[in-house]
Amino acid sequence: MQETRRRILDTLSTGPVSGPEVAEELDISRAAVWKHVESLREEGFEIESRDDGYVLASVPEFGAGVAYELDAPFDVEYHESIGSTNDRGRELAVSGEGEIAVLADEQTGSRGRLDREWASPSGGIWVSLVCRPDIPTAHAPIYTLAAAVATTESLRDLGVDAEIKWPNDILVDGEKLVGILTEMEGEADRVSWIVVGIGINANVDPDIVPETATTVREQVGDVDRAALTRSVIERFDEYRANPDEVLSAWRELSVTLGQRVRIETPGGDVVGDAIDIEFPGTLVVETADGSTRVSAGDCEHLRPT
Ligand code: BT5
Repeated sequence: MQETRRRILDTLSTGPVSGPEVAEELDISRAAVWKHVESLREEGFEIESRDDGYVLASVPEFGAGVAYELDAPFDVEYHESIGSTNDRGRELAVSGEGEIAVLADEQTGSRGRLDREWASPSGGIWVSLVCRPDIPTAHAPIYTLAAAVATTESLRDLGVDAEIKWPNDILVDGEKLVGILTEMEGEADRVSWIVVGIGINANVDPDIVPETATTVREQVGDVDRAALTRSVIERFDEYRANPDEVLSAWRELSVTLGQRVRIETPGGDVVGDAIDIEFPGTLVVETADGSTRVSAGDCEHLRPT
């Protein structure tokens, strides 16, 4: 959020405070104060005009409410409805925008991996983080892991028994609550951008997502989406700079480690016990022929033999 707007909101939250007082405090014109107040109202901030001045009465439940008080270096672009936040994120990345979180209440053309459909009804948290890291292309998977860890920890804080299934799902009792789609572009040795798309079935009825899915509403009831989104983005921002911490947190939160798995890879199925995760996101599987390292593929948890 633009610094002046944030400061205006901070000032109004201690209100009532008059327009001229705000203007003086921020060293801007009265007309500028009025313009900012009008556009903040359009974004959903409830700002009352009383005889003794302005008061911030409420912050939007989602949307612009996420940017206010976000403690991470991402701008926020909010859409009530959009095709896909990842598509919009890619567009912004290609056009040279800096780091930005594209957020939507509803998506009408959202995607999973391999162009699978992803249901995104109103009430969810559909967010794509446009990142511009200075890392080699081969390290990009750590961003997916960082997003999974950040999201799982934020959900656990709300009492949701979330666990990570390699490589990119968050489950509760085997039902999918969150999906992550990471896309990127770069030269062989340098990433030019990464878009990490996170889809959380938040305040959504379970009967409007696939049968294999669950929602936060079903697990613990409705939550403050703006606070949850901020928590995910802030934790992601901290984790992405600390790959070792990502891996140790991932080991703690994973339901895949210790399981017998079948992973479909382009080179054929890998079946064995998932025993560890290695940088940047490689699963170590103990098969009948020894240890194998798998960097991508669809993973199925099998019953122990
Ligand atoms: C994923 O794909 O899990 C990645 C999903 C990423 C969605 C986010 S939302 C924000 C951003 N914008 C986008 O356009 N995408 C990202 P995959 O592992 O391929 O799983 C897809 C499968 O999950 C589908 O084939 C369904 O079986 C199932 N599925 C679809 N919608 C679901 C939902 N809302 N909740 C749980 N499972 C779902």
